Amino acid sequence: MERLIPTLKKDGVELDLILLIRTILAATKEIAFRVSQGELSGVLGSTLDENIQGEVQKKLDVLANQLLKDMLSDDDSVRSIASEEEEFVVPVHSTAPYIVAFDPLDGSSNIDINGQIGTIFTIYRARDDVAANSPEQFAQLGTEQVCAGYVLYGPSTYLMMTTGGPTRGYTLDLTHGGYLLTVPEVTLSQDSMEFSANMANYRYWQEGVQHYFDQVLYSSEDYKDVTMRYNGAMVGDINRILIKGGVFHYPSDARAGNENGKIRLLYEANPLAMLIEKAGGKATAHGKRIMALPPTSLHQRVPVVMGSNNLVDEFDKAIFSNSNV
Ligand code: FDP
Repeated sequence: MERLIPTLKKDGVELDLILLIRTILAATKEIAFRVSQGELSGVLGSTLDENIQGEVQKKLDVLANQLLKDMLSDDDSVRSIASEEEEFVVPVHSTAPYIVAFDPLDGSSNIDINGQIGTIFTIYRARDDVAANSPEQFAQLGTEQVCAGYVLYGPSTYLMMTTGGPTRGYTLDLTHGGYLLTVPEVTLSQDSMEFSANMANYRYWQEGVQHYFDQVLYSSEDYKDVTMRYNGAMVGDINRILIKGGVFHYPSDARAGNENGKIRLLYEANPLAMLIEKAGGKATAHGKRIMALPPTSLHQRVPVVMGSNNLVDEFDKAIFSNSNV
C-alpha cells in the first residue's frame, strides 16, 4: 500500500502544501492517540467554558484546538488560522502562502461515550490584499479550497482527503505511524436509500421539509427500501455516506440560532462538500451549491443536504416546488 506523501507527489501537489498537510496530520496522530487512551488520558468531560457558538467546550475540543494551533503556528507556510473554537482569525506568518481552517473535534457529544469523532480541515491560498488577521482571508468560495479533508477517530483512524483530484481514503497504520492509501478513489454509490438526519428536530422544521420527510417515512411505494442512520458526528455520517452512499440532512429550523441551520460553512460544510463532490456527489444549501456560496462571516451557518446525487436532487426538488420554505 502506498504511503501518503508519494501519493500526493504523484498527484502533483506542491511541496509546501504537502508539508503543510503533513503538519496537520501530525496533530491528528497526537489527537488520535489521546482519543484511543479514553479515560486513561484524562481528556474526557467538559470544561467550564463556552465557545463562540455558545456550546460548552469539552476538554478534548480545547486540547485538539491547541494542538492544531500550536503545530500550525510553527509551520512557516501558514498565514492565518480559523477554528470553530476561536472567535477571531489567528494571524501566524504575515507573508506565508496558505490559510487553514478547522473544526478540531467534530461530534462533541460522542466524546464521552467512546463514539466516532473527527477533525475536519480545509486549506486555501492566502490573500495578499487583506491582513493576516482579517476574517476576509477566509471569505473565499469553497471552490477555492486547495485541500479538504477529515480524520475520523473510530475503530481505526481514517483520513479522507482531496487536493482537487479524487477523494482518497487513508488508514493510519499504527505499526509505523503513517497514513496508508487504502481507498485510492472514493466513488459515491447512487443506489442507496439511506438518510441521516436528527428526526427529533422534525417539530422545528419548516413545513416543506416536514412534508418531504412525511413522504420518505410513510410513502411505502416510493421509499420502500428507505433506512436511517444518525451518528451524532457529521464526520461519521459523511464517512459512511462516502463509502456506502446515502444523504445527510441538517436543515434550518425554528430554534433560536438555527435559522440558518447548525453546520458551519467554513470548516464543516465546505470541506465536506468538496469531499462529496470529488467522489461524484452533491452538496447544497437551500438548493444552491454549497461551494459556490459567498461567505458572509467566519462562523456562518448553512442548512445542509449532501450525498448521492439522486437523493440531494429529490430533496431540493421537493422543497423548492413547495412555497413554504
Ligand atoms: P457537535 O455540535 O456535537 O460537534 O455541527 C456539529 C455537529 O456535532 C455535527 O457533527 C453533528 O452532525 C451535529 O452537530 C449534531 O447536532 P444535533 O445534536 O443537533 O443532532
